[in-house]
Amino acid sequence: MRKITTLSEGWKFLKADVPAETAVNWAERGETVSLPHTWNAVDGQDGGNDYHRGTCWYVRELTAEETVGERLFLEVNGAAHTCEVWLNGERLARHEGGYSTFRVELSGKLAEKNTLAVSVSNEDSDHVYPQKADFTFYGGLYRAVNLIAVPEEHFELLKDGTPGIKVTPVVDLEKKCATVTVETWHNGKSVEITVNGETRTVERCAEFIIENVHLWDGVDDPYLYTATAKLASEDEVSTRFGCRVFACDPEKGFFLNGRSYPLRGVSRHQDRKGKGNALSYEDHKADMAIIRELGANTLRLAHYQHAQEFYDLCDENGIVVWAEIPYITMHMTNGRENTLSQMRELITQCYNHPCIAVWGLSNEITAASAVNEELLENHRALNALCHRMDPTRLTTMANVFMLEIESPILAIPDINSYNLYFGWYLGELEQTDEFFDEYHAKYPERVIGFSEYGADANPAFHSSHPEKGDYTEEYQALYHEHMLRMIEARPYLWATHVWNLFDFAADGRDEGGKHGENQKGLVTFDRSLRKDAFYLYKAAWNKTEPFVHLCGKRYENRCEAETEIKVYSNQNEVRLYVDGTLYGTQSGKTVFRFRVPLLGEHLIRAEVGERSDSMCIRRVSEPDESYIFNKAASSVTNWFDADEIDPNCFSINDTLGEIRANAQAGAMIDAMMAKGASERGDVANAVKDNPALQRMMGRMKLISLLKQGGADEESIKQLNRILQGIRK
Ligand code: GCB
Repeated sequence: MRKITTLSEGWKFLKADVPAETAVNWAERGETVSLPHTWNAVDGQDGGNDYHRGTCWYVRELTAEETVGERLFLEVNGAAHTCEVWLNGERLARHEGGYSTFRVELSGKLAEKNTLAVSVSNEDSDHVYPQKADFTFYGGLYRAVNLIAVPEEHFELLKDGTPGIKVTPVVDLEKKCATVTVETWHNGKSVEITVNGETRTVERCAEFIIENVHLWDGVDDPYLYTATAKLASEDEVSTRFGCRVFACDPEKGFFLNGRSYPLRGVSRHQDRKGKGNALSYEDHKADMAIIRELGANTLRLAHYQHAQEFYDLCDENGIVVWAEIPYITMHMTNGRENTLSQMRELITQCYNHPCIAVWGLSNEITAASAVNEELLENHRALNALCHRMDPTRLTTMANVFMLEIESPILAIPDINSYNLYFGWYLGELEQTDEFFDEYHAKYPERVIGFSEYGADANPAFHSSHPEKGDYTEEYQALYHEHMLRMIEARPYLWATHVWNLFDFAADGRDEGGKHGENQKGLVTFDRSLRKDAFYLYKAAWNKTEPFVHLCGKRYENRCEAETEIKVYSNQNEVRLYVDGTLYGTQSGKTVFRFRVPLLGEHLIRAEVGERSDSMCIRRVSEPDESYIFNKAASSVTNWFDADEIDPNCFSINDTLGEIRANAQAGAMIDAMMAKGASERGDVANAVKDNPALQRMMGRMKLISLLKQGGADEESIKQLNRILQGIRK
């Protein structure tokens, strides 16, 4: 029998980088905290990049009752990002990596009175990932800390935080049976292993055949088996597992248990407004309920190892998972070993979860690092490690848009993926379509997916002419409508993941009317509000019951004489009522658009079958200023939308590529850019040395490039006047 005691209460917290002895002496003066805990719950979410990054201490006395047991281990499930464990003045362990479990043996070191002092640091480091990324690096003991008391004869606890039991089910779909190999690690002579009612006594490893196997079949039927292992000492471990077959085809995309099963879903970060990353099981469950409501069948658990409870929820809910380590943005010469140890821990600790389909090697690693031999070697080493530890799963990477599709790094993982933000950070929406078409045509034998895409939206901001960069709920919805169509037309994409299901803390950000948040979520950071784009995906993915959603509920005050009413539904016919009278009926799929005259205040109701959704909107004479984020930019927007532009001549609405193709217009633009380049050397050189970026810029409208470069309205107008003087 093992005894697990969760140490939630009774901790003293010291926000001070002091020696261990001082921490213990000062402990009484510290703040009393309970775990899970992060010291950045407030300052990591308020913007300005000034959240506390340093070393802090957690000190606690262990009671006599807590330390009972032949062998005693401390289990730390999440200490971000490095951690040292001290017992009675002696340093017992150091762990580097903020997202995985590690254990330390305390037995042999125990005394009459036992003081545990744990230091945790989220300081900068030259070798522990992550160091550069778009999310807050919360510090703290933010997951459970447990004492595990086991008999002398027990299952292994130390090596890479192993659960001591590893289950590999191999399914024969034709014979409807599974061969299940169960391996265990322990210091006993033999072990009793039970699977599906059959018990075998073996030294370490046993094989079982399950006939008429009940498959783990995604969201529809995520059936789980349990494997249990027991030693003579009664120490026992168990794990659930699932029998399923994952496969990827470059032309047909993802397959689950032999049938086409396009992975369509979202990414998730592990934090929440007001709490940081110190989440409770209830928080995890609430997130999963939202994922099920959305109808997603896959999750990318970015950008690091998530809580075991969350992978458990994915197992139980049939969600196919992409799991990854925080090897992100920037390669560090000294960080090679850390990437390997974080991957070793991820695979050791998560191997048994049937939900996990792929191991992600890195994310946008070439964003701030060159593709050189050192980077390639690190990826090859990671890839080989994954295959050695787990021959049953595929490896992948999330690549940044500017990585050349010819890059040798793309040949390393089993399958590929790109993060693309055309239509948000740069370029036009359609460039996404072109990108995948080109990639797929050039590498028809490679499996390609869409690992990130999204647009920020603050649900306070609205527009009837939504456009890139305006942070409106309407632009986000339009952006995703395009992406949804793009994805539906490309069944070869093995997985697609919206970035992100939830707004999350990125303390370095201060934009879109909020501090410290990345607002690409379909749902707000506090989970209280689902943005319109959430319902677009719900309409496309959730087939469980008829559903209808009216967009623009928060966009109450509108200026125009005729307004667009947009409805999302998973049904094929929508009826629209204005002020109680049937206004129109429309057949279609997912998105339904109506033009409705605005006279005064109107009650709008959309109906499908028995379901309905309503809202109130009104006509106002002046634009409601509270809906506009960037007032300066929006005046430029309105101006360049104007129809006074002669389409027979060049204008800022043409792409850079089109303009360059004309000798006169091209020379003019090149001269202008050369001038800009001498003023902003770094950026210009980055563009010059990156043909992929050049190609992408070629496809961007000049106006987008100018706005992104921060050009003022007057210079944009002047340039447009010159271009309008050149005939096409
Ligand atoms: C990315 C990163 C992700 C960011 C996202 C963004 O490509 O992988 O961590 O949060 O872009 O919103 O910029």
